[in-house]
Amino acid sequence: MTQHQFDPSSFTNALTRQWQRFGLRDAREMTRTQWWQALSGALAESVAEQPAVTAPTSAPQRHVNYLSMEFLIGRLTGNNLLNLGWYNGVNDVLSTFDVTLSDILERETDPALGNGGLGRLAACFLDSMATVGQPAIGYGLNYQYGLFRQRFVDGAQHESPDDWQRDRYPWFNHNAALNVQVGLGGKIIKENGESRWQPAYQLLGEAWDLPVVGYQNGVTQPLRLWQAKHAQPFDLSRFNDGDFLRAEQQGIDAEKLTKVLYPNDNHQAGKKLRLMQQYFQCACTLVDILRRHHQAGRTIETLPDYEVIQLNDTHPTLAIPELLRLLLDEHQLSWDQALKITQRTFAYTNHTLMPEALECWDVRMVRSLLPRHMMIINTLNAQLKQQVDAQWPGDEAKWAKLALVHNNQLRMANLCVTGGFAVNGVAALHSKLVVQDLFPEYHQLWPQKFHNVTNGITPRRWINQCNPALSALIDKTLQKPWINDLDALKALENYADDAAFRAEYRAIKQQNKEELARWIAARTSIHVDPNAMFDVQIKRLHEYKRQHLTLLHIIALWQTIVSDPQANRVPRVVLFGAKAAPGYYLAKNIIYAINKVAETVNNDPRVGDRLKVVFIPDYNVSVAERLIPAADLSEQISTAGKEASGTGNMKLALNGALTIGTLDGANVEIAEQVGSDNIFIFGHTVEQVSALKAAGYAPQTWRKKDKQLDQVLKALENGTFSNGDTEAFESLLHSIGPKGGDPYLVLADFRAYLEAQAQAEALWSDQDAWTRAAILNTARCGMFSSDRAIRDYQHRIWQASR
Ligand code: GL9
Repeated sequence: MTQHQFDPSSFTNALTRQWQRFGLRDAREMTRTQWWQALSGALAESVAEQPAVTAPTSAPQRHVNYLSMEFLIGRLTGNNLLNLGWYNGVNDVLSTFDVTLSDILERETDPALGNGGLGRLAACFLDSMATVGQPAIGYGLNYQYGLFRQRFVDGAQHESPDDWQRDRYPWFNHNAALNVQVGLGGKIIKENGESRWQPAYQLLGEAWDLPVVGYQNGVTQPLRLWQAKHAQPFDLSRFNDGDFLRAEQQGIDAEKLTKVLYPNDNHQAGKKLRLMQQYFQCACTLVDILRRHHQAGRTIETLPDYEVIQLNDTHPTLAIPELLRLLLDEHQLSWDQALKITQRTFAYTNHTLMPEALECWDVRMVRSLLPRHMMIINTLNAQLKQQVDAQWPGDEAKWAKLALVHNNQLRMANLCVTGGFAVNGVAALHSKLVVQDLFPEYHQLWPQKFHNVTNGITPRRWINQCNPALSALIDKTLQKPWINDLDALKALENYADDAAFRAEYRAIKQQNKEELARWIAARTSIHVDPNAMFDVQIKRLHEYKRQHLTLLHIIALWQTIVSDPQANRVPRVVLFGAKAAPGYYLAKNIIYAINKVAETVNNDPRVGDRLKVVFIPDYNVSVAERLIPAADLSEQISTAGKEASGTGNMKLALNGALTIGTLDGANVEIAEQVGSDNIFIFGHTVEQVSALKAAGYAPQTWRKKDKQLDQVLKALENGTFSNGDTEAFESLLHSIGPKGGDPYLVLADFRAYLEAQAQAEALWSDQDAWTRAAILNTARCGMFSSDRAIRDYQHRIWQASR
């Protein structure tokens, strides 16, 4: 495969067509935003003109269909320029107009079509599949409103709609030839003893494609996002009947379907519109996959030889009964044939063990929308029951756990395990817990289905693009390709003891911190000292991630500084970025508490530059790209067993932040890679958490035996940070108090956390030692490239299980 060729004159022509479309007479009349529009439009055109090379699909390589309700792609223009290898060429063309490329790239909207780690993982995987030559299409939804925008009003989170203007997004390519019809509702009719579905109404699915560009290899593959429209623009017959209002109503409802992304993270709300979104995505996608398969002249029986469907969590589970329905009702296959094909086609990735996130749907709701699917699921359930009865005769308890349908609830995870050939967790520890705690009985039935694939991150965005100075240093030092061969970073280990290299490495971090400090000042009016330790916690706001444990540490630091003005503390800037789901009251209360404590600390003249706390509003992918290269300390402090993997932990370590973390998710593997001297591990392990809970955990006993902890909590209770309002943080205090029971063991890990923080400060005091450890983090994180993760999927799942 060869690189896309950059042709300055055809690019300039494409650019000209763009500004002419704005009705301007000269490129110089464009505003910055128009420049971004024109640049991206011209690039999209040039990419579309080049043949859409996907690596050929021939055995043994199956084509991957990556189904995900979320793709958190972030800004595309700069990323595509780097992957195309056109950055410098375009920069040169633009400079002839006296515009700076980096300025224009800052104008880009950041499409937030995902909530967090799960959606960002899908985006990293698309980048890696294009880069390693894995033929693939990503299938998702084209939401009109992405994840809400966040601002703080007197410290409290306020949300507003994220109108990201998909209708004017220049990277989209709408292909009307791919339109799909989707049915919903209705009833089942019997014809010659066969059941067929007669939907009550029809929707139209439009395909909106974004190009996914491989790293300098000439490959582009689509991310196909479906958008719902009414099937007929207007039902004229009804209009003539005078029933036009109802006719129009249907149209309006159809477009509601892909209006907004549900803002929940690790939590299911059970809303009917969400179920409709899920089905709509699956139905559109399956039509597209089968259409492609038939166009290649292949018979339906050979589907699993050429196609694999990877389900990103259970959100697209309905693709399983949908494929069964198509095979049974449209292709007239027998049940056994249809099931065999289906079970060789689907693979499922589990992303969480949190019970509240495991999707269950009310059977009546499913039946009212999808009567035929519910019937098929019941048939599958009956067949599964026979298998379970054969394995464990008369064991009702086993069936109660394994059933697809139980107490009028349809369990999507069980349907995925039963309907596919593979199940994987997303980090070694998590995959072990998937087998041990979530699916032990399924594992007994089908041990060969279970795998681990540790998550990864794309080095293109998460070092090459976000940290150009460090990337240039690595280029210069290694003098060989490393961006698509991240294990090559190992060779940097030799430089950890090289004083000149350390000085350069440290200077880059310092420069990144200074840049971030300027941006923080512009955005929040808070001035932070770039010489302080930048202590970073960026992730969704969730109890299990324990941002409130960090808060307790901040209060402890503040109390120490105030009580002993001479204390020679390591200056620290604590940076948060996090959105709370709008309906998650406790998470919002934690944000409020952090902001209130920040206000007190930042305005306390006794504190000065020794401690600053900044909660950066509206955290998103672009903000992450600024924070990660400037971080010194990476907070990964979830209760052990709760964070399936984490991926921010990998991005931060790769960019030379040292991790302070629990033995949870991929932290375990990061610790193995970087070595125990180069990470700060603390807290109860998974086994210790279970033991503590089994023995009847009582947070107040931990408070009683720790005076400092008691003082910290008192300050939150007595109104110190809230103008005397003793109820301001009630929700937070309730959760970690005796009544709430502190389900995530914040108090139990407090002491160990403070000790680990003290260790971090001790190392920080020796800047040479710290930098050495940072370099070793960069050098030893090669395995967290998503290229490696994709190759693992290929070997363990996609190619192995044909
Ligand atoms: C998550 C896990 O919580 C993370 O630990 C994991 O790294 C990612 C990717 O595998 O998946 N599961 C999950 O529901 N979310 C995750 O981030 N949340 C969302 O982003 C919706």
